[in-house]
Amino acid sequence: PGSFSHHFDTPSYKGTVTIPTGLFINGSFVDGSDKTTIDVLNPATGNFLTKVSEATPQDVDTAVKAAQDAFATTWGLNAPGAKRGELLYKLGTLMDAARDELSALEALDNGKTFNWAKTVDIDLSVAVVKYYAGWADKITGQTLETDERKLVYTRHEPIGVVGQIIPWNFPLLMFVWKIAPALATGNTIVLKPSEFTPLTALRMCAMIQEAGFPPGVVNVITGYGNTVGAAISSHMDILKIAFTGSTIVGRKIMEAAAKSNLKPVTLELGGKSPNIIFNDADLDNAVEWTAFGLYWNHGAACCAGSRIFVQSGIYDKFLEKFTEKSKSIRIGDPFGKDIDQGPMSSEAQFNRIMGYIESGKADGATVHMGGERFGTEGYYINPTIFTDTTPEMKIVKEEIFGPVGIIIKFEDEDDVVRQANDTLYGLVAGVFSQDIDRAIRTAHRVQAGTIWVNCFHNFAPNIPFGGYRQSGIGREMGEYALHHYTNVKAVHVNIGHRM
Ligand code: TXE
Repeated sequence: PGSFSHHFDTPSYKGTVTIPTGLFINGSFVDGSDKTTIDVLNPATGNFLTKVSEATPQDVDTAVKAAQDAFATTWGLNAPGAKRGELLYKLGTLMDAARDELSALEALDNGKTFNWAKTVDIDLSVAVVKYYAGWADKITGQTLETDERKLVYTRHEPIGVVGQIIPWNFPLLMFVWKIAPALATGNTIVLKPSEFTPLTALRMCAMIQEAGFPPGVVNVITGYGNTVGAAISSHMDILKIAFTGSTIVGRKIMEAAAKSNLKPVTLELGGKSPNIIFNDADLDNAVEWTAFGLYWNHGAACCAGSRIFVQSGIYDKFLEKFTEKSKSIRIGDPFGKDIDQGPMSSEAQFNRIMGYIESGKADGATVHMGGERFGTEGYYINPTIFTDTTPEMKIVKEEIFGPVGIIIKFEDEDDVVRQANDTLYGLVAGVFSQDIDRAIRTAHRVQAGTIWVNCFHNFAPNIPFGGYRQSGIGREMGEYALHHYTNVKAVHVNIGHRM
């Protein structure tokens, strides 16, 4: 199998990064069984970057076998929590030392800016790995009271081989959100990164090797969703599956799990999240957070605050300031010094977002700002704001996943709560108000897994994240995520009761 070397000579980063491009199975890099490859493109230019190995369903079988062997010998119940924690912490330390390199690869592959990659994606990724390292020797059951002739206790045992499938919008962050809790609890892994953004995952495989994880504990196979992804979700020996991606594919995964071995499924899917700004909000603060809520990661965030509800008393002022803020966003090369927004991650995403913009125009919404691509090369799109929308428009109901916001005027609290909840999703919501009663009341009435009051996109390794309704099943991060990766066993010991 080959490797990919890229020399960066940019205002943000100078250096050369080299990564392996094979499948990472049983601790080594190997070609796919068909020896075919996937082209990885640079979203800033559309140009070819490298080829990575394309896995096949047969490679999934090989990876599962390696993961089963590791589970039975060097990992699972054979690796004490302290040992698992030590290796995870080592991995976190290696990542820490490679912050710039990881940020550069992420920006190159995904199109997010180097600076955002470094300050959000990489920072949080390192913190998540170290956080779960701390949990590894604290996975405990309970002793339960029954009567004096009986001892009953529970054990939280690792499940075994788990499958994990991740998307392209936060390639490294999603990688660690998935592997860290699974490893802390003693599972072995077969993970598929997105075919669009495999580079940081491959860099991580080299670090997993270097950290000293036994072969087969983590297996990473690059490949397409309808072949490798489908083989993982329907595999009879994969005993749990975790997925982040579109709601459509989430449904397919659940179906495949149900039709094969009923493996438990956790899903982190799309959103169309409301961001509610009341008359009594601190206006400047609300404008700043709302822009971050919408435009962060060029809008390709499942938790983007894309339905922006503004109360009538401050609507005009907010729109004016928010437009000004949106116009100040600097678009360009992700490695440029003062760039806020890079390109969309792929041509497919670019076309999809432009399609939504066209549908908004055709449906009669007003393009208040933007509404067209930026430049002529790469997949850049101007920040776009729609007003005068109606609830049945596609742009109001569906996830756009780009720098496109819908601004909706509302009158009162009951009305906005009803509109905010009028969605199939329920991932996050923002509430801006200086009135603590109103803010908390609204936070409790909006149906979503995360509510940000007077802020947006705040994350921490110990705080759970996940959706209500069609935004998903289960929670990532925090202690909550650990529960998805263990089986609870109750052991009844008779200490004196004679039949
Ligand atoms: O996602 P897919 P796409 C949303 C967002 C975006 C839309 C489409 O709205 O515009 O989805 O993006 C793998 N069995 N989100 O089409 O296909 C695929 O290879 C198993 C929100 O790129 O869901 C990749 O690894 N796996 C989201 C992963 O699924 C399959 C992040 C995600 O890609 C598969 C991404 C199959 N049949 C998109 N088909 C979020 N929650 O953040 C594909 N995959």
